[in-house]
Amino acid sequence: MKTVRVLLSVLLLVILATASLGEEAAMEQIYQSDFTAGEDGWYPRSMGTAQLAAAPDGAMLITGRENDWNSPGRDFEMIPGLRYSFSVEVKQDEVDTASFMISIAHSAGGQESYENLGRGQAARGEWVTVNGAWMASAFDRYVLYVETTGAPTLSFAFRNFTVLQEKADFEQEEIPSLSQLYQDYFDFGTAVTRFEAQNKARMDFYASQFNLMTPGNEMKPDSLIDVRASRELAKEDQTQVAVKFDDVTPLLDYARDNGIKLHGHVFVWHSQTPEAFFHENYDLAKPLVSREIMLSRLEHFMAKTFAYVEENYPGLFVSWDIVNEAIDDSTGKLRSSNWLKVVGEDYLLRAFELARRVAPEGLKLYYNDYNTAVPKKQDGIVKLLKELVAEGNIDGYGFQMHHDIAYPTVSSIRASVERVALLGLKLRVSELDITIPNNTEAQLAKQAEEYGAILRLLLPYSGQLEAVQVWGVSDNLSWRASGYPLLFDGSQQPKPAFWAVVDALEDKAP
Ligand code: 9MR
Repeated sequence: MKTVRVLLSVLLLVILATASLGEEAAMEQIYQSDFTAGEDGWYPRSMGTAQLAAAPDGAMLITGRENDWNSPGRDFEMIPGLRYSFSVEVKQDEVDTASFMISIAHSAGGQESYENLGRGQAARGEWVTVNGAWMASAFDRYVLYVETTGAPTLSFAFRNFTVLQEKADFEQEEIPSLSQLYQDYFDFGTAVTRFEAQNKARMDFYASQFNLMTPGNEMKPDSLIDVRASRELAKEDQTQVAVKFDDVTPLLDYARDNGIKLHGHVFVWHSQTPEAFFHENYDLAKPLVSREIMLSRLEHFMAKTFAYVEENYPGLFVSWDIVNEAIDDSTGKLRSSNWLKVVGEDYLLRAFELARRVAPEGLKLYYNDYNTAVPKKQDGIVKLLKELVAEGNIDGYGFQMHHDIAYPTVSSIRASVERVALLGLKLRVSELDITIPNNTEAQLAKQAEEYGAILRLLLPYSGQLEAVQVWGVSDNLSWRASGYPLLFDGSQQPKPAFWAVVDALEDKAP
């Protein structure tokens, strides 16, 4: 029994060591504070009476603070589009427990803005490590600082402020390009965020593999709708909406300049949509608008967005998710949402009708959802698609395919594709990723097998299937990073899953 326990704890240690090695492989230390010869570039941020002084244990002490942000800070050079992680040890002797944050003050064109990157609690008299992470955006100046929350006058010591930077090695060994390999079958694409889009080397690597991109967040209503400006417009006309494109511009520029196609995502969704969009005067204190006003707002929202992209990026967009995730997982009926509440049961039919009216010629209009392989949900999706097909304004269905290695089974995925394909719509796989419990060789091999099986089951549909898109490129930047779900690891190296996608074409090769 004891031997088993010892073995188990050895195993656990090995697993933990492997996990942290994986992380280190993708990051390199670019800075660690060293106070042996002075402040090492650190200074008390903002005007006031705060002072820094050398302290025991290799630390620096800040005293005389007047505000939480009146804190030790230091300027750093950062590269837009690279991921960073930070840690610092803090210690305070004044209160039972205090909250600390690692924050960043960044400025562009003289305008300073702030983000909190990590938090921790420090009990009296104990050294505690606070960790944080950030993907750098483009700014003229970056100041990292260690601040408190709700303890503006607390004196505290800090040491070993450490900055790790993602290894920016985007130079690949000669590997095949997925979009080139699959060019006779369908487009091969990925989701990209605005942070990634700010790093040209990273984008060039993506473009070497993928010929189609979806903005991961930057064309969701939260990003596109300018609530403040909409409020102004609504004073004259309740049906108006103001749109803005700042978040997505770097991505669209890159795509236009490098021959990448775009898939838009998304206009009508229960999530990531400003609540104010549904209220009179765009004011949360006012009642919900009428069905008529809501539909007019939606029409203006889509028309303005299409007009903007057609004017500035003509022909760039090939398809768009008009509605996303409308079906409830457990009941297969329409999920409750503001759209259902304000417009009513036919809101998808109306959304597609309006989209067709204002969309550029040839743009494919999609409904997109997840868990298509789950029976109840599948029934709901198929019923809905039939109604949409009957009205003739929908072009296609997007299978998200956010999967786990344990679920769903390949045969149920195949059955779901078979069933939806019978409706005669265009198809796409819009958000493919497959999580695994750890990144051991055995799990990576299982994941590869699953990726291969999915591509093989999709290939016979290539006449109907417009694209396969993964939801991100490398594991470390995935929204599900802890499950290692993608084709490249945190060091941008191809995983067994990548080679399985390559090999899936083997039987098909001429
Ligand atoms: O990848 C997106 C992630 O960065 C956001 O935090 C998340 C918030 O809902 O949305 C992710 O994208 C979703 C997509 O828009 C729709 N299908 C599910 C995706 C993952 O949640």
